[in-house]
Amino acid sequence: MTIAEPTPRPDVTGPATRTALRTCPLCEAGCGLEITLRPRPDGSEEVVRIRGDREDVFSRGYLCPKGSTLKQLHEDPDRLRRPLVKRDGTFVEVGWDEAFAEIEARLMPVLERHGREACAVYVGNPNAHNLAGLLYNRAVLRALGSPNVFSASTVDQRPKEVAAALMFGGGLNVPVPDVDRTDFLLMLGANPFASNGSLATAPDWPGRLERLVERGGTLVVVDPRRTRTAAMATEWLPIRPGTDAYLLAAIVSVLGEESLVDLAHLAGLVTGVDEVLAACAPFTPEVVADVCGIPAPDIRRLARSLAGAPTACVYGRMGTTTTELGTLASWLVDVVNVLTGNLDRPGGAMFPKAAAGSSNTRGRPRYGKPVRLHRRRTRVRGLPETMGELPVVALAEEIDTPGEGQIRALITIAGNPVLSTPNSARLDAALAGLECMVAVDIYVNETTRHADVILPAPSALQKSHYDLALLQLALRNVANYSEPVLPRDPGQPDEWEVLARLALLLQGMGPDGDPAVVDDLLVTSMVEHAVADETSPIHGRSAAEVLAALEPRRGPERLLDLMLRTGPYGDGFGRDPDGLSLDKLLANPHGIDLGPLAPRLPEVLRTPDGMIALAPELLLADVARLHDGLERRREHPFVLVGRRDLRSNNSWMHNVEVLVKGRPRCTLHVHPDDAAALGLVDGSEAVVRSRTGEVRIPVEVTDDIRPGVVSIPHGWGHDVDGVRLGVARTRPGVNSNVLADETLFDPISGTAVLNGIPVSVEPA
Ligand SMILES: Nc1nc2c(c(=O)[nH]1)N[C@H]1C(S)=C(S)[C@@H](COP(=O)(O)OP(=O)(O)OC[C@H]3O[C@@H](n4cnc5c(=O)[nH]c(N)nc54)[C@H](O)[C@@H]3O)O[C@H]1N2
Ligand SMILES: Nc1nc2c(c(=O)[nH]1)N[C@H]1C(S)=C(S)[C@@H](COP(=O)(O)OP(=O)(O)OC[C@H]3O[C@@H](n4cnc5c(=O)[nH]c(N)nc54)[C@H](O)[C@@H]3O)O[C@H]1N2
Ligand code: SF4
Ligand SMILES: [Mo]
Repeated sequence: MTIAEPTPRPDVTGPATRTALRTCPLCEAGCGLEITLRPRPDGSEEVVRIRGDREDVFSRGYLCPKGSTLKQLHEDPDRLRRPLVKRDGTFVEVGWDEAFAEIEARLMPVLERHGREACAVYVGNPNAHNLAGLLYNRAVLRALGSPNVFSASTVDQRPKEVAAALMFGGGLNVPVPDVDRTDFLLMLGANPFASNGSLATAPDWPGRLERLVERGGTLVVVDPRRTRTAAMATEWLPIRPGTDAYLLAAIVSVLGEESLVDLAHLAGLVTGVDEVLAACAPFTPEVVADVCGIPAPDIRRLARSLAGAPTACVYGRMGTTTTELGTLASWLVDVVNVLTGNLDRPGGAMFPKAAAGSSNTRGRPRYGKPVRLHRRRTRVRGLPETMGELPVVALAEEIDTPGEGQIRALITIAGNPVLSTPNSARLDAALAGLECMVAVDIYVNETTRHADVILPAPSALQKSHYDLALLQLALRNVANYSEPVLPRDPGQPDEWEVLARLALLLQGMGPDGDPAVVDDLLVTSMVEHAVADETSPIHGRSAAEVLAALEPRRGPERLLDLMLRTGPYGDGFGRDPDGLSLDKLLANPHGIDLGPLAPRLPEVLRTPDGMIALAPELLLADVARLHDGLERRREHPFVLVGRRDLRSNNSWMHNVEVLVKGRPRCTLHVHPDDAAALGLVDGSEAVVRSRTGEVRIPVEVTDDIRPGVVSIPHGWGHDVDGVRLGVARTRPGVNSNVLADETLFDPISGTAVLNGIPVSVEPA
């Protein structure tokens, strides 16, 4: 392994430096980076500076403290450069052929003995920011042929996808808040000052919100914590965790009761208006005020302001999705957007039109097949499938419960479920009992320490980039492609090649498969599909001619070029010579601006009747749980919520010294009244317990949190044996997901409760 040299003083003015441009892959904001490189005596190059690309068409120079750490991540001596194989309990570095041979020898016998379902896959968050994962993971999943597919989506946004699929006909048919043009933004359970936005891609969320308030607009933030976002907002409503669905239902009830419903341009495009109004009518502000902890007059005023504003939009994120009522809340967000006539108009909630990869620009406009959910259930608890995946709250029990269909092997691709998913201690123990585990990852961390084989991916600077997924959710239509900034280490395959070779192995083709086989199959099937599709711009063309036109590219670049050229702005392989292609993106390294969001109804829909379904049966039926909740209110002395920090990124960036130095960030936030009652003082230690476990954690007393609510950030707890994270180990923090309870989840989406976990707190 190479050891990072101490960084010399940057001398970026010398003639030998070079500048490269790259989109930051670390969060959903997608900032453009300007990277200065300088040659080393050995002919290689080193990064001397990373700053915001002022000419980037979307980010205009903005970046956050994480963006510039692509250099530290690249140079991190703990980042894996060569595959690791576990022998007699310890990892040894091996060559790539040997690593794949070990997987063949250890994993395939498990599949032969117990069948394909004996191997599960867990797909983690960085895949959403990664061309290789987005394009080649499905080859791995298809080759494995196991129903046991899990991902970070069921500790995240799955409720929103389910709601969008039922209402608009696509899991990513998610309307985004038109922050730059709105007069009134109601934001629930999101903190873009720390997260930089989610399911709503835009660099510089803080600046956008500041400009909203400066131009006289209104920002109302609903959050049990006074986050930085809440602090700069026009109004902060400190809600009781887990109750957003009640608040939104009450807003709907006021719209109905006070005749404030105005579908405007949406009239004739919506079914189910009366059903939704009837379903929400009982949840008046007066009925829900106590449940939500928000006074009824405030809720009424909020509903009236939303209805009365020239333009308005409602936006909900993690605080709304990761609760027992996650799908109901996600649904009601867009119900309010529709009932106030704010869906699909500037300043409201709008549908982006991405340049590539979006299912709402393919196939027959407006119409689509019915969404099928809950097609199968997990073995042990019968938890429902959504979007082809099973809830990750079921992963541990599916591994540790003996019987027919038990999971005995696991493949993780860019995921750290031991720190990210509920009842971590149980999952950690379950992973230790697996017969075989394979990880595609860049670190030996809390999860991958259990692997038999780890296959490393190149660093972000060594990979190309295009935000195929996140640009489908962008607040402005843009497209930008980045070439790799640095070459790969000798012998290191690209990440897509690792995944393709793994797919061939799982297919039964042996450990030495040629990734090109998978790549050729993938592109050929995509081209054949397109030329046969009446709605494709290349319908009726010869597949061979199209494939020839994609030469000589290979890998993600060939697939991306195909998607761009057959996409809504594409050149259609000659049909529109000014249209988009990968060549065109390469010629515009600061990105191409495709304009502000524009109305897209009804063509954006993919519903069976071509209408917005405001009252999907599944969700209407689930309103029964809202009634139950009113009758059987559970009062807990304390509930735990999460929090994000600008200098952290889920579980995997705590090995970057510049980000973790300074005051500890993994602390327990407690309100002063609660602290006094509990006998806790600032800087003391508390023990926090839940049904599943306990942690000891330093206390931070702050009135930026609702009484009765405590907060711990997730992604910490790096002091376990076998982890190779030299910096993170020195500031380990505690794993908050030891406290998250796998029996608490949203039954519609299978998504975990990460916010509003019942806990007890006492001095250590
Ligand atoms: N309590 C609580 N829990 C939460 C949340 C919360 O708010 N509260 N948030 C949830 C959310 S929103 C999410 S998305 C999940 C995230 O859950 P995960 O996806 O399971 O966790 P990450 O921390 O993103 O881990 C990413 C893994 O990918 C590896 N990695 C990084 N870059 C690459 C790469 O380029 N290639 C490969 N192959 N590997 C790479 C890292 O080393 C790490 O092992 O956590 C969830 N868990
Ligand atoms: N710096 C940084 N940026 C990130 C990440 C990171 O870890 N660090 N992670 C990335 C990922 S994977 C994601 S998914 C996004 C998430 O992006 P966001 O959803 O914006 O992130 P959070 O900070 O988790 O915001 C959730 C907020 O909900 C509040 N909350 C808790 N319970 C409730 C409730 O019941 N109701 C309401 N209304 N609010 C509640 C919390 O106090 C918190 O402020 O961020 C992304 N960006
Ligand atoms: S906000 Fe920070 S981490 Fe996110 S894309 Fe921009 S620079 Fe990267
Ligand atoms: Mo996430």
